[in-house]
Amino acid sequence: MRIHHYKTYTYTITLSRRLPIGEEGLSERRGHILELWDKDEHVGRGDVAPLPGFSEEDANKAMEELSFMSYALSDHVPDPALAGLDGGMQELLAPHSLCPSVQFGVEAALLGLMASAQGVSLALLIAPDSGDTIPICGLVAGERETAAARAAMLREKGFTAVKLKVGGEPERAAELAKAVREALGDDVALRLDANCAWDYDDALVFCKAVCGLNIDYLEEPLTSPFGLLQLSQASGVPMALDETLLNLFPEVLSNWDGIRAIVLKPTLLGGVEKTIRFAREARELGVKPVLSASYESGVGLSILANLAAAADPDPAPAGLDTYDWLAEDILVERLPSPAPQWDLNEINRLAAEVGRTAVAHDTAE
Ligand code: OSB
Ligand code: MG
Repeated sequence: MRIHHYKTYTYTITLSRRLPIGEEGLSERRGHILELWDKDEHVGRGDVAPLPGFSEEDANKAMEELSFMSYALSDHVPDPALAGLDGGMQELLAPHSLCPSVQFGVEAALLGLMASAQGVSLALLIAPDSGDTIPICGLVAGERETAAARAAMLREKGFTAVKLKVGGEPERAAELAKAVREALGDDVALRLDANCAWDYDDALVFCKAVCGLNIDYLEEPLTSPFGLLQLSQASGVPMALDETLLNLFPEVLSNWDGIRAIVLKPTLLGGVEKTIRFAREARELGVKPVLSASYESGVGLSILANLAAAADPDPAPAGLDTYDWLAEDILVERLPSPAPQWDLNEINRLAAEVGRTAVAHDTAE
């Protein structure tokens, strides 16, 4: 199979609620879709959507790299061994030193095209033992009333896990967590995410206040992650790595033995291969890999759902409820949302139909 031509599209998607990122917040998402085609009408797609405030690259920089890279892949014959994700992608793409969001988009499009040509899903191409249902973790942010109301709604819908954003004053944050735990009842797993908000002492105050709430895990409570294992032992609250992973290689994850989970965001982490390598390493250590989104379009979300299935035959609820923040999508028919789980066959069917509302930006035969 040979890459016959490619297309790129730029999209702008309005958000249904402002994301509290940066000074003014974020009210829309910009990204690019890469399509790689063979001559028999098989297609693989990637979603390149750097997240302002989290990604170093912006959408314009990403587009420049993406155009150059797509052109460089013209006539390329992907090596079937790439699907093993054991270093082949790194070898192929490292000389181009792509920024993380572009690395993810290009890898996903290459693998998607290989899957399409073989008539299998992306998940099955990567991992033949992957299942076809992905539990989704509901996402809750905001003040007490709004947060508790959304938590109750998610419980009603049948979500088995919910993640709450916390930060600010630790006692107040703990009150928020208590209100959300009350709204959820005892049967829904509760994850917390502090996005590196606290120094050790404030984090300890928070952890001691929430240790009776049966917390599934707390993501990144500390500004500097080095006290994390100590904090976990001192408070009994299980911990997860997210931001810290951006400065780590999968090979050294064993230094963090004792954490409960790692949160994998391929758009920020820089690709499919790195994500799957982290997931493999985590499972060896008894740490749960949790696939998670960075507010990508439906195209990106469908890719992430496949990676969640491939990363673990018994996947932990994936952080894909960001989809509920998109007021519109580039898919002709929207993915289900809010939904406590996704059926991969349905997701892949819906993701195959990309509307042409996205602006065609560049195309090459
Ligand atoms: O803090 O985990 C985060 C999305 C974009 C950037 C950062 C984060 C997130 C999410 C995704 O929270 C949703 C999830 O992980 O459940
Ligand atoms: Mg996080």
